[in-house]
Amino acid sequence: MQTFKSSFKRLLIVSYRLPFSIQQTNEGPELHQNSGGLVSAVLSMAEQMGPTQENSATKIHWIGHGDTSLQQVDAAALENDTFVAHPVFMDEAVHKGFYEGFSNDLIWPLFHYFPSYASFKEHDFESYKQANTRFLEELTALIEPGDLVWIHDFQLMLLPDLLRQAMPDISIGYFFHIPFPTYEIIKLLPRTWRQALIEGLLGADVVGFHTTDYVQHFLQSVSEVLSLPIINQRIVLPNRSTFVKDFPISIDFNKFNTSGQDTEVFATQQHFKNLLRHNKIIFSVDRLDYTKGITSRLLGYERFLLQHPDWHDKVTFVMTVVPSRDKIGQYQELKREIEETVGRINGLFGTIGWRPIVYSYRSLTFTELMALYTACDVALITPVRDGMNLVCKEFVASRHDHKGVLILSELAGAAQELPDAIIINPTDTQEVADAILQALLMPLAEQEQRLMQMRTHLQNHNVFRWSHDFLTALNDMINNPTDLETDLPVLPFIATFTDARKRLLLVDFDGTLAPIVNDPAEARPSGDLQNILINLAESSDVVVISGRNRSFLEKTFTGIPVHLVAEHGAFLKKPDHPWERLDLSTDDWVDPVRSTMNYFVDRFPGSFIEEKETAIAWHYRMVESDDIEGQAIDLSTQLRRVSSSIPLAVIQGNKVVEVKPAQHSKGTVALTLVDQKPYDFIVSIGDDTTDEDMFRQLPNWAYTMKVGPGMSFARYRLARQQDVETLLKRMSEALVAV
Ligand code: GDG
Repeated sequence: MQTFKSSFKRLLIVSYRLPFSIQQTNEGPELHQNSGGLVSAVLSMAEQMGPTQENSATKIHWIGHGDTSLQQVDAAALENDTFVAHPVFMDEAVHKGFYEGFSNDLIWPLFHYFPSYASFKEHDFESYKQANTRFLEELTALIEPGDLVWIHDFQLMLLPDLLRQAMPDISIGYFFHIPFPTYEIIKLLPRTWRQALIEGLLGADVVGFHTTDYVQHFLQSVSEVLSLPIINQRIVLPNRSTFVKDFPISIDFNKFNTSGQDTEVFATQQHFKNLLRHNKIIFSVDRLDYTKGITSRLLGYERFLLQHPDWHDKVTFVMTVVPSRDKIGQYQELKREIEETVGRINGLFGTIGWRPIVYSYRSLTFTELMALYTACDVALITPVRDGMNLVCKEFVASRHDHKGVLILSELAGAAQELPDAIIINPTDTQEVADAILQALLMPLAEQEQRLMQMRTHLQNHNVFRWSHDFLTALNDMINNPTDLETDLPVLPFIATFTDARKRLLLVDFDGTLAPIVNDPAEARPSGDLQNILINLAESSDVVVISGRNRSFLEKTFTGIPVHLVAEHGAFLKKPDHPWERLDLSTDDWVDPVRSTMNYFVDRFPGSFIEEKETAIAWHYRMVESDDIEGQAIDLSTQLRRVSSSIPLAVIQGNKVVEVKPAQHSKGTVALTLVDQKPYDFIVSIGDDTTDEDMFRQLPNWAYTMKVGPGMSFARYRLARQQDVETLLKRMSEALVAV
């Protein structure tokens, strides 16, 4: 694995759980780190960050919830050669609402697609906010400039933004370990909660998920909830952006590969095989959880036994369920259901000498786990939803003998990486039963071939690569800030622009050349931008193409030699020429449209009508009503029903509903202009729905650019109004340099 010099000084990890235990030794209590994958990954990450003079002696700080037992422990015992543990203590009631309530009773079931198990309690959300704030307090007391903070999982979704607000310049990474569900699920959360959770995550520089599906789901929620522009998986905020990517977590492949060959593991494995009378072994191990599909798995095995009596007495299913959250009613109910089903199946098929299922409700030692991974013939992993699932990866890595078959649910994140497993849907009982038969009968050569593929993948995509990729993305994000947020290939674009002989620039006004402001009369391009337009107009035809009326545009662009198009193409003024009227339609539609709009003006104080020469518009930017967008849709529908002798266009723009004759549009005027000269370069930029007419009608080689979020016919996107200015500036500078 490559290493690189990162720009960070110290590594601060934040997760709900602290991966440490305090062990009593002759010298007193000592801090011991657990041997989980995350700890190994973090250690390797710390190695990748150094060695530098400064940080070779620097320890990794880990911030996590501290239970009451840690309150008595001396600070010196919370530190070893590598780590310093920082327990976060909080009021017991706050902890209950935060952890058992909001995290485990709401986010966990909801994000695993169990909405009926989700409990929406306002005081739990309050506790969640308070607990995240407690973590923030611990962090801010600790952080130094140059530190990197890596936050983990669904218990701490508010923390990245809390930290960003407190320390704007700090580098923050965030990794989400469970699935991020589709927006239809997110929509079940109260509006303010979903907004707080998503804004919370956007405080990070990089947000990581296990799969591309989760990334897409998250981006969709960001669009729906916050309407922010997204450029190449970067969510663009006013002053910075957040990069979102899939980083599939993995395991320490070598550890499982070599432990599989350990002598103690081998002895335990032989012992288990003898106890099971050398039957074929099917194995599973999971925490007690309704997401793990334990009951569906049992039903599949039952169907298999029912349909294949020839396998009775020749196969044993060793099913270990690890105790978890069993004080909660739902989990107790699940345990009862599992134990009933196991009892029923064993009762139905078992004999004096054969138990079809060897069930245990306890955790295994690492040696026992390894012995079962290497002893079994089939690993049966059937979650109904799992962020990733590491058990299946550990099984594959343990099989240095290239024997054994993995049956894996398509609903585990890991299924996307392991297509050589037998992939099943756990709710399809027959498919599970068939897969068990297929696995038991699979020829050794096929087992070997499938395992080889999966092992090669995991060898190359281990947990160290995961942390390395995450750190690289974070490093890139922080070291390469950009002042131009666009998916346009800027350098080739500029080269085409400067090489061209006849250039046409069609640029919208509000939200494109000028920022959107509350009072439309106050909208202006910045002083810099006015000079840029003057420069560009020397060698290009620059057209400001707007819905504004003639007098506003003429006043705003006095002294700037650009073409002006007013009222969406109704009027055109070339530099040093009088206005031409392009719209020749009748106006018998104005009175009925005005009276329909007047009714909305009366109902929504702050809204007003703007009458232009060829159009009439209802503006509602200043209206304070949660449902105003729905009302605007209502008005549009009513306006479409107004009878008129000519076809009308009803346009829903940015906080405005406008009616105008359909005969002219920004598209028709753009085409008229395009036909007047042999242009070999055309760029069209706009943020509003009316600009779509331009984007749609221009030749397909033209550069069309949508400003801001939302669907568009444009080929490219500029994230913010300020990016228009930056791009035009670069174009103007490039012309000077030619
Ligand atoms: C969350 C997400 C995602 C289990 N039983 C024993 C034991 N284990 C170890 C396994 C494995 C780990 O626990 C379980 O990891 P999973 O990934 O399967 O599941 P979650 O705990 O739900 O983890 C999950 C993960 O985060 C990482 O991002 O994959 O989707 O839900 O390492 O080996 N270890 C021992 N005895 C046991 O009885 N020694």
